[in-house]
Amino acid sequence: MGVIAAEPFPFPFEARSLALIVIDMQRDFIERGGFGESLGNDVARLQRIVPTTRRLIEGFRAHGLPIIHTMECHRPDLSDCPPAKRDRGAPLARIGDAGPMGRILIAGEPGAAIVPELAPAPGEIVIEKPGKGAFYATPLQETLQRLGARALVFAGVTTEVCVQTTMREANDRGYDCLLAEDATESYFAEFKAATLAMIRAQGAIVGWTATTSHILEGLLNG
Ligand code: TIU
Repeated sequence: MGVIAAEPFPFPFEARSLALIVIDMQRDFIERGGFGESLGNDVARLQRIVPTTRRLIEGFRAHGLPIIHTMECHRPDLSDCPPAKRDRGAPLARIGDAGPMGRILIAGEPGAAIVPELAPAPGEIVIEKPGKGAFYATPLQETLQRLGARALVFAGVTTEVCVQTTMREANDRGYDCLLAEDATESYFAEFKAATLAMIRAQGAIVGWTATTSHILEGLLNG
């Protein structure tokens, strides 16, 4: 049994049942000209966590632990994109529109790809998801059961949208969830801070948070 120094108290785990889920580290959210910027956001904030997320991924690789990458994207015919999602608000460009990185948030387009620094290695699992949560309309639950995963470390973007939604889905499915606080980011500093606080409040009501360094130390001793 290993343990990771975490908030609000140490996170216990069995190495055999630990997996890393990296949420939506795609060019569409992190680079200019994609979905994130079309919504009016400053994407530079998200670029800062790429090196930390890479350290975390490399740590899991070094220990031979499973890594799952998710991608928020839609089919080219938009049949899996609810009109409510495409039509909401007044973005500069909508899902499926042509942009400098191809059609926005469409599977197979350059913008939907994971940033090259964090590209999945052969054998790592990639889950395409049409929603904010990674369990909705995907094979994630079956995948985790096949892997024997019981405890999940989360990284990725954005903290309060796709990461938090997926952590809550995972929590309700019985997984112990730990968020890598310096390998996740939001377009809004205050939303990230609030999300970290609400996850670990009330005795880890949704899960734990820890730094990447503490997670990697915990893996070494697990
Ligand atoms: N807009 C925003 O903050 N996030 C998303 O739309 N998707 C993810 O968080 N991946």
